[in-house]
Amino acid sequence: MSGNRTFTMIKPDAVADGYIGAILSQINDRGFKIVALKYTKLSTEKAGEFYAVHSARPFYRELVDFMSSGPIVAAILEKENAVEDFRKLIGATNPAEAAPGTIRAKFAKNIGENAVHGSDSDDNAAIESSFHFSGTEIFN
Ligand code: IDP
Ligand code: MG
Repeated sequence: MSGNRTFTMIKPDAVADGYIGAILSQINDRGFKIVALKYTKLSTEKAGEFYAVHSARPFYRELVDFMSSGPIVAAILEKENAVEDFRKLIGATNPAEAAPGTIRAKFAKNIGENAVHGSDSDDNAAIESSFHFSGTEIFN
């Protein structure tokens, strides 16, 4: 089952811009089932922990500050080939390079404030999902 799930966040920029509904709608239309959903806000500590893998990168502090700057929507999505298909749906990290029609092409501001997160592997999807959700918060 793990290969059929991915984890996403609608980031503070897209929430502030009023795109929660439009992004969830695009996710639904592409055939992903929402099995967990939460409107929440990350503390700087929690954001730092979530992105610890990037702690050596020059943009780490900027990323942590941004991801804790306002509310986010966290979700677990289910679909065959979820991780890869969702990365296709969101597009490249830099919206200037994201394919037309992708979520980042439509809603992202720049390479940092890029509207959504998507897990990059099945293992990370599982780790990131349990970072945000307990077993009783997941429904399928
Ligand atoms: P991804 O979100 O497409 O998987 P990653 O390389 O894993 O991209 O980077 C994680 C997040 O860090 C990005 O989504 C973006 O918010 C931020 N980020 C990545 N590269 C840069 C950069 O060069 N400047 C500022 N922020 C960046
Ligand atoms: Mg990544």
